[in-house]
Amino acid sequence: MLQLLAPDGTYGVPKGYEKYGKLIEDLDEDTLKTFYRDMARIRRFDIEAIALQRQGQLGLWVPAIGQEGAQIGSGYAVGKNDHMFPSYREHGVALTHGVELMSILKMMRGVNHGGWNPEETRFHLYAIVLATQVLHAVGYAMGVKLDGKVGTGNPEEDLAVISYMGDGATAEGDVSESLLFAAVNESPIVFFIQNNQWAISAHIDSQTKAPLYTRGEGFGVPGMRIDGNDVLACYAATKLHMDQARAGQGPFLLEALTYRIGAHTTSDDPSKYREDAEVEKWKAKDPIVRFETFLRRQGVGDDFFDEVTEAGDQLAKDIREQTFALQNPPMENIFNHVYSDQHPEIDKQRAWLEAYEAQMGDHE
Ligand SMILES: Cc1ncc(C[n+]2csc(CCOP(=O)(O)OP(=O)(O)O)c2C)c(N)n1
Repeated sequence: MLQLLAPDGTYGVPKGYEKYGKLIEDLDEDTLKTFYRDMARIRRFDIEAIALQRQGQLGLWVPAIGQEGAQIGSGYAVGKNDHMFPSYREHGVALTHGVELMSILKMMRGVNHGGWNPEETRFHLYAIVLATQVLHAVGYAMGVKLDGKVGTGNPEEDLAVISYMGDGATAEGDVSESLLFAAVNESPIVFFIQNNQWAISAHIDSQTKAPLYTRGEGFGVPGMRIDGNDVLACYAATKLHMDQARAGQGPFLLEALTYRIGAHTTSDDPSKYREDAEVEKWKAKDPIVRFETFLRRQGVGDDFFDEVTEAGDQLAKDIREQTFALQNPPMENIFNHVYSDQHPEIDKQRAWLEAYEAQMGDHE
């Protein structure tokens, strides 16, 4: 497993992994601080979103606490033309590519239809149906290759694709099909598995017999395991393999070993199926605490960490106020965007709902 930052915050490059270490040594202090700032920001956001759901402001929340290292590290390694196909828990990756955090909350409140413009952000819409995004990602990567936008050497032209998925999603046949199509077409894609060890109440041991990083081998997709709670390993491995995919070296699979500290969603009670001792063991490997120790050893002082805490409180206040102020969208939004052109069946349904609403009178 590639680990550059041990749980106690000690930095070291294991033998044979020098090319990954080199990518970290190229980073300046501001970039390292940005990694920390965004990990802390997304955690604060997450905690606030859970509270908002508990107050009835959101229909559902999907916490990603514990997975910030995997998400911020990999997100910042994605290049300026690359496309990302997330699952539903990748709030940290969204943050690294300019997705408005409020648009995620609006989706979880049910007042928008998916939230952001994937053309602008290159961060595609959340996929709730497991593994569908992996097929979409491979299809996109196949198209990129057909368009000749791989390996030209022109950084303005070339691009690669990253597809996120959980450990549970790998048990879907869709992922096997995706690996096969990516391999035979030599598609520019990185499969990024966040192995947080639980698929709701199903433990990883019930999803696979062989380690997930070996899953691609039989299809011709090489893979590697990285420490998913080490933001630097996640950055370096994603950067190197996205660069290689963009340069025409074909697909690669990364298994980021991490842990879901919180519930699967706010509808889940993990105490029903796992031991507290296991959660405590993983809390001790917290990606944010580990990176803070590293930065402090690099000479970053209290001022910076205080400023990040203050910014987090301000963010929480802002999203709280904005969420409380959200209005219900107009009823016809349910029907817009189902088809690009008007459709008789949709018109019929709209008319039916309008008539139904009219007979209910004002029920705001
Ligand atoms: C095709 C499909 N089957 C089942 C579900 C129900 N479901 C939602 S999340 C989930 C577990 C997914 O676990 P994993 O892929 O490990 O991702 P994680 O939620 O841990 O990030 C399941 C079974 C679904 N959304 N889609």
